[in-house]
Formats: sequence, C-alpha cells, structure tokens
Amino acid sequence: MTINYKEFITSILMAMLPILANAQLENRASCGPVPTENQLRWQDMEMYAFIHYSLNTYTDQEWGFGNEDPKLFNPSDLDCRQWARVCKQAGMRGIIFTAKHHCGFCMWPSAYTEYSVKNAPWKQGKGDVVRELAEACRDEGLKFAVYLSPWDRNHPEYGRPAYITYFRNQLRELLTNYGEIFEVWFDGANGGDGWYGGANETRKIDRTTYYEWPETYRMIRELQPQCLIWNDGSDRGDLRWVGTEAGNVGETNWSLMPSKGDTPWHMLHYGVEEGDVWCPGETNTSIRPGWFYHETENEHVKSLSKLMDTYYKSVGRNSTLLLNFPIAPNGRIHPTDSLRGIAFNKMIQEVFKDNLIDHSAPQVNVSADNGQWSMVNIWDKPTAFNRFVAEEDIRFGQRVKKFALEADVDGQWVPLKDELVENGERLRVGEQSSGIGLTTIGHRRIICFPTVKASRLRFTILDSKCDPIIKRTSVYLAPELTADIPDAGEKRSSNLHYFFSSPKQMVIDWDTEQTITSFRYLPPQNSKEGIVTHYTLWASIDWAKWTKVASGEFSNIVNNPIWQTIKFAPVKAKILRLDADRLADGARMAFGDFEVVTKWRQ
Ligand code: FUL
Repeated sequence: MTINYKEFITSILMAMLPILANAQLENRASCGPVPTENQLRWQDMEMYAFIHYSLNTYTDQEWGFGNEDPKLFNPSDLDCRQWARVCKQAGMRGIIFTAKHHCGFCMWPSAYTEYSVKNAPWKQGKGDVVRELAEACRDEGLKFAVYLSPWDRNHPEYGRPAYITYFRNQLRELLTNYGEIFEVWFDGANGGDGWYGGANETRKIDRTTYYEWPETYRMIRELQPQCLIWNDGSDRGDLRWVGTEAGNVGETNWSLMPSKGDTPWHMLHYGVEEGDVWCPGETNTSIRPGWFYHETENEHVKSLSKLMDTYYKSVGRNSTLLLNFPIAPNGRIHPTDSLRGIAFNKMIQEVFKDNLIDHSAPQVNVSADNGQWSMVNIWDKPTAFNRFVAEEDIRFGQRVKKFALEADVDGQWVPLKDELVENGERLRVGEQSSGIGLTTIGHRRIICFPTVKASRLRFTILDSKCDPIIKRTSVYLAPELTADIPDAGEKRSSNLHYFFSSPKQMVIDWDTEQTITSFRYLPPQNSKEGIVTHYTLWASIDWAKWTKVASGEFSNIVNNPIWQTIKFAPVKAKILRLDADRLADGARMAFGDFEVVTKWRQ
C-alpha cells in the first residue's frame, strides 16, 4: 500500500501532545473492524488473575468426575481478602473465579442444585465463596468475573435441553447477585463421561448447537451490558482463546476473526488478518503446571524469567494475560505463588521505569525510493537498551502488518530481531518466518533483543493496511535475568527397560523386584497424536498374574500437556503395564517422557 506519511508523522508527533492528538484523531476513518468500548476497556486491563478452587483442591485432581463429596469442602482458613491482596500486589487488575468447574460443584449456594457450598461443612453450609471474593475484589479496587463451566459432570440432565435452562438460571444468579461482572468464561472442555446424577456414562453433545449461545448472550447483554464474553465454542464471543495454555500468543497477532465458522488452531493463535469482527486474544496460563493446587507442584511454581517471558509473549503481543493462582487446601494462595507473583509485578515496574526515548531527539524520515517512512531517535551518546515498545491507537483498527527495527552501532545500521520468536513460528498458514521484519503491533507490541549500545534507533513501517496510527513508542533497558529452571525440570532418572507390546500397551520391566509408589507420564509436547487420556496400570511379578494398580483419566492433558502423576499404595512389581484405554488422537500411544517412582527413592 502507499503510506500517507504526513498522517504518520502527525500521529507520532501528536503522541507527544496527547490532547491535540485526541481531538484530531476522532475525525479519522476507521480501517476494518474496530473494538467496542467494552473491548477497549478490557484491553487496558492488561493483566488479571484466574483463581481455580473447587472440590478438586481436596481430591488432588484437575477435573472432578462429578461425584466428589461436598463434605470435602471444609477449608480451615479460607481468606478471599488474602487472594485479592496478593493479586493486586501481583499487578492484576481483576479476578476471574471458577464459580463452577466441570465437576458441577457450585462455590455459591445456588438455588438450583444441592451440589454446592450449602451442603459443605465450611461455615455450616452458610458460606458463599463467590460473594466473599466479589466483596474482597471491590474493597481492593479489582474487577470481578466468573468462570461457569458449561460441561457439568454432576448434573443428571447434562446433554439434554433441561440442562440449558439450569445453566442459564445459574448464570442469571451470578449476573444479578454479585455486582458488576467484567467477563464470563465458558470453557469448551468436554471429555464426554461423567457421573450425571448417577448415570455414570458418556454423553456427547454437539457444541455448535447444544448450548444455544445466542440466547444466552442476549441474556448476558441485558443483565450486564459491560460484561465481555469469552467462549471457545462456535459462537463468537467478545474475546478468543489463543489455542494454548502455555502462556503465549503468536508473534503475529491480529485482533480479528471471521464472524462465522470453525476456528482452527492457527486462527486462535495468530488471529486472522482479513477477519470481519474484532475478537482479540486473551492468553491464559497458570503460575504452576496445573490449574488446581497440587502439593507435588510446590517446587514448580514458574520462575521470574518464565513469568517475564510469558508477559512479553502475551501483553507484549497485543493480548492480555490471564494468570492463574490456585488456592491451597487451607483456603489461601500458597506463599511461594504469592511471592513469585509480587516479584513478577516488581520486575515489570523495574523494566518499564525509564523510557529512554524521553532522552532522545525524534526525527521522521521518508525514503525517496519507496515512500517508506521511519522514525529515528537520536541520543547524544551511545545508549544501552534491549526493549522496544510500539502501540497503535486501536480505536481506529489494527493497521500495521510489518515493521523493522534497526540500531546504529558504531556507525552501522544493525537489524534488531525479536529474540522471543519461537523457531519456525508461522506468520500465516503455511508461511515461514523469514526472520526479517517484525509483524503486527496492535494495542502493544514489545520487542526483546540482546542489549545494544547505539546512538540511533530506526523504526520503519514496512507494510500497513491503512495509514498507521502509532500512539506511542518507547525504549528500555531491562535488567538481565538469570537462566530459568527448565520447564521439564521434574524429570528424575530411572533405571528400567521398556517396550510396546501393542500400539496401546507399554510394558516396563526390571531385573529385580521393586516397590513402586507412583507412575508419571509426560505426553508428547507438540502433537495430540498418541496422547493417552484414559489409562489402566497393571503390575506383575511373574508375567502371568496381573494386579490392577490404578485406572482413570489424565484430565485436561491435551490443552495442558504437563507431567501426570498416578499415585497408589506401594505395590511390589517386576513388571508394570500401562494400557492406553483412550487416546486423544491417532491409533498408537506416545509419550514425551515417563518415570516410575520406587520406594527407596522417596
Ligand atoms: C481448561 C479446563 O479444562 C481446565 O480445567 C482449566 O479450567 C482451564 C482454564 O481451561 O480447558
């Protein structure tokens, strides 16, 4: 496209005079879809917390089956104010709470079911976690939101029309009794099987039609007009999932989606340049491997450098960060998680405290050859920096497709590359990143690169849908962080022999008898193919007689492919056999890693 450089120059210069800028910008034409007021407000929140807490906290599970006993819910020290204080100090602007997870247990005393806190010993059944948290958030100046799982493994009518009425009744309770709700989260997970009032069976639904979302959306808009709808189902909400729970959105990230049709992974992860609706990505991840609290993960709370990496790959890529803090069985956020969260916020403040652009002189250039314009910042003396931030005024749409960044080091223009771009990450379907040029800006784009000492920095827009409107640019010198604890740091070595006796059966054997206390499985990390979702584990000492040690489900293993631990009473065995009862995809089981924990190592 031809770029109207006068417009660009005015935008950049006006960024220094925001009042004048606003007056003139209001008159500009938009460029494709633009955000609603609700979406604009939401995008400015940048970071907010998820809180996962339910019966799973007491059963050490990620997904409850729906038959867990409400009597298990009896925290000694439940303190929603502690949650809100921690989240606030961690820089979170709001909290989304699992009012109901897939197990169906309601954390508020819903009038429509007995499966709730009203039948728990906590506060003699008079408690309401949703209320306590909503109030704590208000007192701390945080926004409040709810996660209401559409899949309900407890409800007898799940899968039939009556459940939809139940679901809407519950949603109405949450939207009318707890003040302003900034977002509703409708998770799309559905493993099929569940307790379902004792039927104990698998129920399949058509997620494109079963929930009748348009009607539910109408109700939400009426009851809470400022509320954003997050939905990874077929009916487009206001916000989209980014296709992974690992904590990153694509380096190219359009806030646009097609208004209709399926949303394959690449659309969720990168957005769709030609999309006809504004549907920005929200990046959700947990501060620990799992969403719910597990004592075994106390040593695996994400490190500061991992959290900063997540920040750059979410907020720094035109997304927001929804960071989960699980609640421990005592009813509080664990001290390791809270300290790490607070350190995370301190580090963000530290990185962005001194905008070096304020100490430079800006100069706008237009190339006589191709009309490409660029902005050069000049310092009196070589200055060290390693972060560049650009922001578009998204009220007028997302415009910039491609840009370049160069630093003048000792009189030579050196291109600066985004050091956080994953290998082989695609710009569009089928297109390989050339490594030259950087893609999309949106609300905020942060480019991280190794520290350079330069006297000039050149920011060039290489391609844009319409005249770019850059609201702000900034430059920082972030402190170096020490290397991270590796993500797969959970592996311990083991001395064993294994083979596959069939495509869905893995056998592990030892020379001598072992006392085994748990089995750990890491699914393949880059593909759904071969991931075991349901298993049975057998033990034997003579290859003839087999004892069933455990069977069950690795819940949420596809979206969050982390280590899974099967714990059991110590069993003596010379051979273990893992049967893959169900696979996520494909016909042959696979693993990223596995280990067996034997008694002497405990
Ligand atoms: C997933 C759910 O299945 C997990 O349990 C968790 O709630 C996560 C945020 O979304 O898909």
